[in-house]
Amino acid sequence: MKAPVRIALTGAAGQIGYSLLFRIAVGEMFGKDQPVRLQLLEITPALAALDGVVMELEDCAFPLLMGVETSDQPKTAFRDADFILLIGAKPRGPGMERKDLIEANAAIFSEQGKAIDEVANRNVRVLIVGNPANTNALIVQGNAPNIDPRCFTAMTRLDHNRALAQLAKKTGSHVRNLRQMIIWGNHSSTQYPDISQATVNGRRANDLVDKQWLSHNFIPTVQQRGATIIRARGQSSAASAGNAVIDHMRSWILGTPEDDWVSMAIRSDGSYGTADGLFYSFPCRCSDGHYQVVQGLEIDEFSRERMLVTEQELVQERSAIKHLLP
Ligand code: NAX
Repeated sequence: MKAPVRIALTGAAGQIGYSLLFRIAVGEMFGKDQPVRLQLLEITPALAALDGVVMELEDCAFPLLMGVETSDQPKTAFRDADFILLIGAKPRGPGMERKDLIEANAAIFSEQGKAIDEVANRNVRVLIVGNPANTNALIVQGNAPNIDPRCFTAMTRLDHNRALAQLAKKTGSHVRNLRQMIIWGNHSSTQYPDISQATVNGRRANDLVDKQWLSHNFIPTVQQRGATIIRARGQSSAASAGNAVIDHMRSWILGTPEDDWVSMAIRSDGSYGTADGLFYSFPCRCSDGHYQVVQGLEIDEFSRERMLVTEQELVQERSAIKHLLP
């Protein structure tokens, strides 16, 4: 048996945590031969609820689960962690502006970044899910100067999967026959889901759908999917978000297929003219636990405009939390 990996997860008593933890413990993230230890972080008032989740984990008698610890202290939960999933965040309250939300979360994520810097495995891989995910990632990474910036990513995989599902439905195909979808930019309603490189059964997606559908249906549907689910379910996406966390981590650590790529928000190195240092979603290929931005794609005017809009939003978010970056 392999040595267990330590996976820390915040917001462990929340909706996404509840759907995700059991899938990690059964081996869906890193494989059925990879034992795991879970190090769960919650805020103090949620620790009692978290105890209930831990009892349920025990009651599953998972062969791969080697231990579960809980804490309300980031430095305890992140100690020696090989993987950290930052899911817990402050939700948007009534009357709260996006700017207030950014600031409230900035305080949480700067503390967590410092804790990661101090106690996590030096080779840790961190995924930020809690919203605003891209800007939270910027804060976490900025507060962890002793860890390679490439160890931090934010999640746009749910958006990527949503885009695949919409295109498959429109073309009467199946998601497994689609390749090379892209989500550019922010995990927000300015994101740009781009099918210009995508193929469906080996045919160019752009030849199968009309521009009208693309602009008026596909792009807004993917951008607004989270809000549509809240309206229908009365709660935000949880199982599909947990599933995207599994997909993101599996792709990052175990690699992407030869003929495809995934969308990940990573610290921009200026690829495709994006502002340096923003956490921006790009098409990425992964192997051996590392990602590479797919380079050399042709960007037309239609795409360029939309890539800029979402970049501008990230620039504004960054200016709102500038004071929290060292
Ligand atoms: P819930 O409100 O169900 O759970 C959040 C949990 O986080 C709560 O149990 C809370 O006590 C805990 N928490 C709050 N502050 C914490 C802190 N400082 N340390 C540790 N735990 C803390 O939310 P859930 O539906 O699970 O969503 C979690 C986050 O994911 C939200 O910010 C949500 O907006 C975000 N999402 C991001 C997505 C993405 O694609 N990037 C998609 C899904 C989701 O909307």
